[in-house]
Amino acid sequence: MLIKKPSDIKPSEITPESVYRSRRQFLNDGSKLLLGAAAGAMPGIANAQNRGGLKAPAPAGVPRPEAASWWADKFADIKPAPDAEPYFTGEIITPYEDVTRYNNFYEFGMDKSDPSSNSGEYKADPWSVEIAGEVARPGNYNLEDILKPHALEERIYRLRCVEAWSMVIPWIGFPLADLIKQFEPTSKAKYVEFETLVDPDTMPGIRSRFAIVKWPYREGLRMDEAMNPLTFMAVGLYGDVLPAQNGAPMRLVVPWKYGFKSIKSIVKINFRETMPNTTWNDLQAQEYGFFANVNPAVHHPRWRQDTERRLPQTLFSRSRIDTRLFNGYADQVASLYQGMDLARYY
Ligand SMILES: Nc1nc2c(c(=O)[nH]1)N[C@H]1C(S)=C(S)[C@@H](COP(=O)(O)O)O[C@H]1N2
Ligand SMILES: [Mo]
Repeated sequence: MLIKKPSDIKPSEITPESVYRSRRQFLNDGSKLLLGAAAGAMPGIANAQNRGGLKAPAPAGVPRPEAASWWADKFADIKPAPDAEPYFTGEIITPYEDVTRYNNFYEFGMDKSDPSSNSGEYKADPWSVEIAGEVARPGNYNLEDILKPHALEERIYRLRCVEAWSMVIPWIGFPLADLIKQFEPTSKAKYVEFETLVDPDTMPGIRSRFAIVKWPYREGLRMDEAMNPLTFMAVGLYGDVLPAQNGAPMRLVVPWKYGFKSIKSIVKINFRETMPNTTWNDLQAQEYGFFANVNPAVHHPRWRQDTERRLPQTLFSRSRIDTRLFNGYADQVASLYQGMDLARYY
């Protein structure tokens, strides 16, 4: 999701997407189709792997992220995704390998493979989150206490990046609304702001002199967006804890907005009366708005947004599909933007 190339980035630092794709296709064709079928393409079939009968368990044989023992209890009983929209999509689920190896997480570097390659030192445990601002119960809470009251469920959502690629991901987590209610925001809380960890020791993208982001990465939602039942706090995917590269231990998932709203590895949640600044809007306001609703009629200044590449792409399937208004979740969220000019508030 490059902005106008800043003069301090050498061209050699940027891997053109097309080169990257062809390299991957060479490595991955074939095996991926099988993995896709085994892991997710049979949505109607309940899986008996004592993980709450998940629709999409992690495929056997892949290394799992490490987690503290209390996570095991949380993950022992997960409510599987229902069989109907919007918490499920009949589309083929993107294979685990692609979900965890093709990432945007600039704290670990700017190439799609950087987050999985460069996160070996990263530690998501112990973890605490600061709750601040217009809220009755501010403070520093450790993650275990934040998660305690919440039962985990699986949700299979489309993820549409502003760069015009997309995936279908089986998340594990709980509604953001439940977390918000837990801390009792005051009537002045009109927006929620989120911040990502800044740890130069374990996040090489932060140490890089080519970094373009002013850390910490920040995002925000209007309160009614945050309370919408689709808005999700994810702590896992494919039935297991989140890998570092996907935002361990806890990240936001807002499926009707471009992926950059779905901030990873959250350390602070701040309730505010005013609209917060957000990372990509600060970097390039004409290209990335606060709302960032997926919209095939509102193009990015440098590329169109009416189609997308559904990953994985292989020699056998190079699927380019139509992008849908609100990423296909219009029934659930269009009412939030009634009367708003979506071309102006992009
Ligand atoms: N902290 C942080 N969160 C982030 C990003 C990032 O660079 N840093 N990238 C965003 C973008 S552009 C996308 S598309 C999604 C990608 O999520 P995934 O790698 O789990 O698919 O994460 C979002 N969250
Ligand atoms: Mo993105």
